[in-house]
Amino acid sequence: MTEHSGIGTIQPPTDHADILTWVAEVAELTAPERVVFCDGSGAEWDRLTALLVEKGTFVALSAKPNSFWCASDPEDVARVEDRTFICSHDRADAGPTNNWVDPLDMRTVMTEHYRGAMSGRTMYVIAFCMGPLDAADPKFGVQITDSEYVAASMRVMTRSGAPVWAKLTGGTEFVKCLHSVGAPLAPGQADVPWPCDKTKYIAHFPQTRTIWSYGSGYGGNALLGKKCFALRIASVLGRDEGWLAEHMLILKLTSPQGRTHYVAAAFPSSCGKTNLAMLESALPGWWAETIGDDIAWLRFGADGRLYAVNPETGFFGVAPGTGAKTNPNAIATIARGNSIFTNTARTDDGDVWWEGLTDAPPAHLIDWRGQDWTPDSDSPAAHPNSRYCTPIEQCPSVAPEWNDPTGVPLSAIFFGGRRANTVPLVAESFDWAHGVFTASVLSSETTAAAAGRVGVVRRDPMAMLPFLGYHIGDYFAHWLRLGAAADPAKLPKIFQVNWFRRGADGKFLWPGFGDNVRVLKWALERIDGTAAAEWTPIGHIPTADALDLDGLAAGYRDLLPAALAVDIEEWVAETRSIDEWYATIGGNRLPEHLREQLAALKLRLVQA
Ligand code: GTP
Ligand code: SPV
Ligand code: MN
Repeated sequence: MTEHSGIGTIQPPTDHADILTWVAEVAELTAPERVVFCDGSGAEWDRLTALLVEKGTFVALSAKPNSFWCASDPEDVARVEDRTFICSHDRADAGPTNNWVDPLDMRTVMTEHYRGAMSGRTMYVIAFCMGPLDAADPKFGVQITDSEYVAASMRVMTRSGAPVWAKLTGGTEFVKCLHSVGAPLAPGQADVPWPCDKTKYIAHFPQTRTIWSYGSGYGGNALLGKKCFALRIASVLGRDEGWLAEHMLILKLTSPQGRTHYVAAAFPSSCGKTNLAMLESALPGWWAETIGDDIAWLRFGADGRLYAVNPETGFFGVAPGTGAKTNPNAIATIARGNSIFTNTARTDDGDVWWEGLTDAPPAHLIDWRGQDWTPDSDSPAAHPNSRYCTPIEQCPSVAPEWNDPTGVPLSAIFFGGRRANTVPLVAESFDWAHGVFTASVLSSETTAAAAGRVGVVRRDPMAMLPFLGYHIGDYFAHWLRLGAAADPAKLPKIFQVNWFRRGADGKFLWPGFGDNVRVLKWALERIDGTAAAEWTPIGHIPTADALDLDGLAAGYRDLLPAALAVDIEEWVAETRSIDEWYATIGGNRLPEHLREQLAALKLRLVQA
C-alpha cells in the first residue's frame, strides 16, 4: 500500500491513462483525505484489518487465525433490490424486471451525493480481475472505495493487486466501479464502526460498463466485482460477445468408477448454491469437489461443449444453517482463518456463532447487534443474512482445476428454487429449449439475502431476477439462440430441482445437503443413459426405485413419493401464474418459442 498526501503527487502503479484520469476526477469530486493504490499484499491486508480493529469495525477473533468479526449498521444488512438500477440509454433495454433511471439523470443525482462524500476518509483504488488472469480474454475492473471493509473483502473475493496492475497497461479495457459508503467526516468528527447512508443507490450503466454504488457497505451492494460486475455488467458483455454470466455454482462429481462430470446449478440467493458446491456425498464412493459457489461464466469451447469458469476467488456464504453436519467443508474452510464474519454472533472465547453451527447454543453470546444474548433471548443471535467471507483455496473440497482459465465442460445444469409445494425434487427437461422454458419460469420464496419481505413466492428466471443487466425477454432469446447454434448432443442436460418441498406438517420432505448427491447421481445416470425415468407433463422424474436411497435416514423413504409427485391441479394453477409472469414481459420481447412451450405444457396437463 503506497500512501500519498494528494492526488497531484501520486505515483500510481499503472500508466493506464483512463484509470489515472478517472481516479483524479473521482478524487476531486469526493474529496478524500488521501488516495491509496492497493497492491493486494499480505502486509496491506494486515494494515487494513489492524485499522478496522482500531476503528471498532472489526473485532479480532482469538479462536480463528487472522479472522475478524464485524457487525453492520442494522439497516445495512442485505442487497437493496428496490435501490438497484439498470441505467441503459433506452428504458426498454432494462426490461420489466429492473428499476430504470435515465443514465444522465442518474449521474446528475448521484454526482451530488458523491460530492465531498469521502471527506476525512481514504480513497482506495483496487485493480481486480474476474476469472483467471491468464484467461484468453481477462475481464478487469477497478474499484474505487472509501471503505477498508470493502478493500479487505475484495482481496478475498477477487484476484487483485500487483499482478493485476501489471496487466492493466495501456488501453486495456476495464469496468469502472465507484463505491462510497456516503458518510463524509468533518474535521475532528469521530467515525462510527459501520459508516453508511440512509440513501442508497446501486446503479449500473451497461453502455459505458460502469457501476456507481453509494450509501451501503454491505456484500452485493459494495463488493462491486461480485453481483454488479460479474452478473449485471457481465450479462451484458455475454449478450454482446456470445456467452452467459450466470448465478450458478460449479461442482465436479466423480463416480465410484472414476467417471468425472462437471455440473452447474442456479438457485436464487440463500437457496443452497454454496452448500451444494461443497457437498459432502452421502453415497459411498461418490466424490464431490468445489469449483465455484455463486457465479459461473459460461462459454462454448472449440470442441462445442459449454465450459464454466468461476470468476471469484472466495466464498461470501450464508452463515446460519452452516454446521459440521450440513456443510463440513465450509466449517473446515473458515477454521483455517483469513476470514471476515459479518453480522454473526460472537462468543465469549473469541469465536463466532450462528443458528445451526452447533445443536445447542452457547450460554452467552454477543449477538449481531452487539447486545448480550442467551438461549432465552427471543431474537436470533446471528442475522439471517449473516455471512462468512473466506478464500476458496482454503476449502478442503476445492478442485485443482478451479483456477483453469478455460473452465470445465458442463454435463448438466440444474435450476432450483425454494418451493413448499408443486415443484418436485427433480425433473429432467425434454431438451435444451424446454429446459430454457422451465428456467424462464423458475420461482422461489424470497429470502433474507435481499431487503424486504421473506417467504413470498416470485418468479426468479434462471435465479437471475435481481442480477440481469438487460431485458429479460432478450436474455431468454440469448439462451435459446446459444442452444440452437450448438450441437444438441454436446449441450448440458437441464434439470429442475427443489430441495425445499414441505409436507402437510410443514417439514421438509427431503433431507437435502449431502443427500442431494442422490439426485445428482440419478441425473448423471440419465446422461449416461442408464437410469430409469417416468414421463410427466413437466419432464422426466425418477421411477420409484431409480434414486439410490442406500443409507437414507429413516422416514425419508416414505416421504419420497410426495417429494417427487407432479400434481396436475397444482401445475394447472402454476401455468396460470406463469401466464401472469409472461404477460409482464410484453413489448414483443418474450420469444415466441417460450409461448409455444407454455401452450405445449398446458396441453400435456390437459391430456395427462
Ligand atoms: P447466496 O449466497 O445468498 O446466493 O445463497 P446460496 O444459494 O449460496 O445458499 P446457501 O447454500 O448458503 O444456503 C442458504 C440456506 O439454505 C442456508 O441456511 C442453508 O443451510 C440452507 N440449505 C442449503 N441447502 C439446503 C438443502 O439441501 N436443504 C435444506 N433444507 N436447506 C438447505
Ligand atoms: C446473494 O444475495 O446472492 C449473495 C450475497 O450472494 S450478496 O453478495 O450480497 O449478493
Ligand atoms: Mn452462497
